[in-house]
Amino acid sequence: MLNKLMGWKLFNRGSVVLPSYANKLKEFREAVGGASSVLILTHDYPDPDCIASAYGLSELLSFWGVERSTISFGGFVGRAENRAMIRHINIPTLPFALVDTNDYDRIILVDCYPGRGNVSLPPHVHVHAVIDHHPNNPPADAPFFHDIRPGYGAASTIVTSYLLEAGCPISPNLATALYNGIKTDTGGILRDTVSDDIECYRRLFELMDYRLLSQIENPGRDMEFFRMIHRATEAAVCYENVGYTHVGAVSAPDSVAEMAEFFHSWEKLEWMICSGIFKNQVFFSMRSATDRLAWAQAERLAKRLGGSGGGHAKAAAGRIPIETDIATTLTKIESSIREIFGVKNIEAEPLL
Ligand SMILES: [Mn+2]
Repeated sequence: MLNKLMGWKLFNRGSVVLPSYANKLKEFREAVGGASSVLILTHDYPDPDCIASAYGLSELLSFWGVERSTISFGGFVGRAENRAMIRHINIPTLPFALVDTNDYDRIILVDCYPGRGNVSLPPHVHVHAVIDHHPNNPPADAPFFHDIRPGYGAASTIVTSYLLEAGCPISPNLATALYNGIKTDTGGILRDTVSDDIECYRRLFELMDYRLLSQIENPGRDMEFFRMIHRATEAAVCYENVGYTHVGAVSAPDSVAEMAEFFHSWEKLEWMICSGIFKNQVFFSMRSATDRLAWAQAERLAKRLGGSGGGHAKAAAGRIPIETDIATTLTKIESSIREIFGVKNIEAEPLL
């Protein structure tokens, strides 16, 4: 409660909790503000939070006189809502496969961290700035600017605070994007939220275009979406309060997060894990109702099977390579889930 009150009070004075946005913004501007071309890179298969954050940073850079900034990511956007967001707000992006990093004099990573399994940037490429809210610890001599706030619900909160601190105008389109970024990354301020998230959410609500948000949140859907729900429902089981489903091959890996979120509303569940296959890898996503260690569980599951994983307190994800064949990998995943979550001796109860 005290933290919450302090956060609000400090925010209203123009600089928020530690580290202060004023200092960080100054450092950030020193790191990237003098550039003529900047590459803003998000994690692969991006979500609204990283897209909105990248869009906000590109507006901030333009406000500071940077001539050209490009938003890019590996993979592509699959979820209908997220495609609608990019389309309706008209956020220009470039696939990372088409980017030559030598064309840019600064590189910013947002909502992700260099060297992690979900970033397409090759390890030898120098990064100039990292803005993130995942639990990553840069070394003391990290050769890049960083503002990493692991307790924060969204990278969009950090970017919104930068825009406010810098006095950069926030258009209705940008406000809608950032609001949607915070809303989706926190499940509507339900999980992984600090007072700054709520304060930015409130400030953006005053600035955004409600009709635009409604268009984003109610997109048309292709047949694959309904077929995926069908497959996920058929495959769903629970081990007491731990749910699991495998949706089979997906045309976009972000569908896996979408299904994890949807099936997590099965009322008896504490945990929900969903997996799907894309490009010869198993992508998985997990949600927790109360436990604060979803990221650690995701990392544990992925590492056991030669993959990588991470995330937040209540929402996390990862990838696992398919070794010999799909069936063997899936069997290993299911038995690992049962061991990790302590339900090894519980019989599976199918949803249907
Ligand atoms: Mn995020």
